[in-house]
Amino acid sequence: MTALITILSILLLFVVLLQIAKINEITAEMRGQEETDLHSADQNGRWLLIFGVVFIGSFIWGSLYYANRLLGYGPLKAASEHGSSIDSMFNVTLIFTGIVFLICHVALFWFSYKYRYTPGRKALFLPHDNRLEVIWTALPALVMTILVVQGLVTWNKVMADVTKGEDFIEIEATGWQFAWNLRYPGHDGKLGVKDFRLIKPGVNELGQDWNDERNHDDFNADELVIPKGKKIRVRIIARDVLHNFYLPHFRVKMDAVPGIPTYFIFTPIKTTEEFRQELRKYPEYQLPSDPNDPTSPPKWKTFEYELACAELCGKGHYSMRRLVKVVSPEEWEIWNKKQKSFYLSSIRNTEEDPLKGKAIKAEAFMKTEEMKTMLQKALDSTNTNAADRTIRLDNIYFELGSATLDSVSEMALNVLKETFDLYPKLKVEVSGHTDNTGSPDINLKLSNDRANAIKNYLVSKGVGTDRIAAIGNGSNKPVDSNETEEGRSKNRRIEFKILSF
Ligand SMILES: [Cu+2]
Repeated sequence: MTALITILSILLLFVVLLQIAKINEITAEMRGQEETDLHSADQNGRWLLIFGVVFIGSFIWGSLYYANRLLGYGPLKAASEHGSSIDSMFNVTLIFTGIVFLICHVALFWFSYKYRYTPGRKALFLPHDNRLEVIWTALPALVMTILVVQGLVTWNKVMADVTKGEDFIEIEATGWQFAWNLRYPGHDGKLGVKDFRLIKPGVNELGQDWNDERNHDDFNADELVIPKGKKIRVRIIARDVLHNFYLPHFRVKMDAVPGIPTYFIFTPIKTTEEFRQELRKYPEYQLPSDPNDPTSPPKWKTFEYELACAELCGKGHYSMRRLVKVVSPEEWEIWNKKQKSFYLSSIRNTEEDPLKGKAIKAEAFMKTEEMKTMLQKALDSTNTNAADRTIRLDNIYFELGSATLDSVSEMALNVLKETFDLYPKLKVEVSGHTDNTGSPDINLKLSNDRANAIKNYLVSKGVGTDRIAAIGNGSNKPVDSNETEEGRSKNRRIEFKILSF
């Protein structure tokens, strides 16, 4: 229906124009050609002048009216350290081009009016003028030089890579149709290596090499969470077509190219909450966030920074939007610690794990963090739960079938040593347990040797020998059935029991 009305209106307009042309023709015949030309030139001149005034006026009005919606103005000031230098570069370009735009358009419309057809007036014939040629070649060249030099200076400043020893957080963003994978380095602060030949859809999307221990604590996040005031280096790459890593509020924009890693470094200077408080001052952000629901929270309250793909990479392009959250460094540390390593939660000890059954640092680190919490609970004098006084030491590893400590165990042993220092009256019992496979005598001896290996290590670090009782229980004290592999693995254990503190 709307289409039909539109077509009919266009047709009608066409007919009206045709009629006006006819009327003009008829009046021309009546008045004589000369007078009509004069009249029409006069009309054209006046209308051009009116159009010019309206056009330039609405250009200025529009710029002012919409200024608060443009990046760099009003509430949308840059939220990163380098952002303001990019904004000022755009402003300098805008000033120069704005001046030229205004001069050209004022002259264009004024001259159309002033030099409209007047009988007997002749145009000045100017075939060539060296001085003019020099002026309009030199002036733009000078302006271009200023713009290009300023651009280069800004570019070199913004794109300077991190220097050795500098404190920064490196994050990797991999784009594909249609998602971003955001990889964080985990507690070691280092991203592990990748090999495209290791990519396995649904299992190893990035092709991370699990033999590289830097990969063991890397984790993926659905949102880009970054701390305020800390330098962020984003490694940017694509897996299929061109994408573009764009954080508009931070003035960060870089192509994600398949096969060629790019990067961008920026420092966020406003947390999400601080940015919201700035938006709050503007009336347009006081409006309800949902236009259909007047009771919904105001726009400033629901504001989020965002990551977008700024490349038209396919029809699902829009779905590459991700939220970006800037938090305080303390909040970020807590968040970072809480994230689960992809390798430990999805790959560890599966068929995909080349290190199946071997002691690895990232796992020992994770379990040691858990042990710290358990120790805190066990040494809490208000805690009356007796079961909490016994801790399973899954983070102490021995070489297969022997009582030789694996070097990875040091992390946990050092925490235990510090606990003995912190609680000078602490006395414990360390007991070794095995499953029921193999000879009971050998099991008893192995469990005893392992408990003693732990005791000897701690004694060698200065813990009094009378503070640790080491016992081997063999398979005498199972905690689960020895019929299943799961049960047996629960039975093979070292227990750390707090006797007094
Ligand atoms: Cu894309």
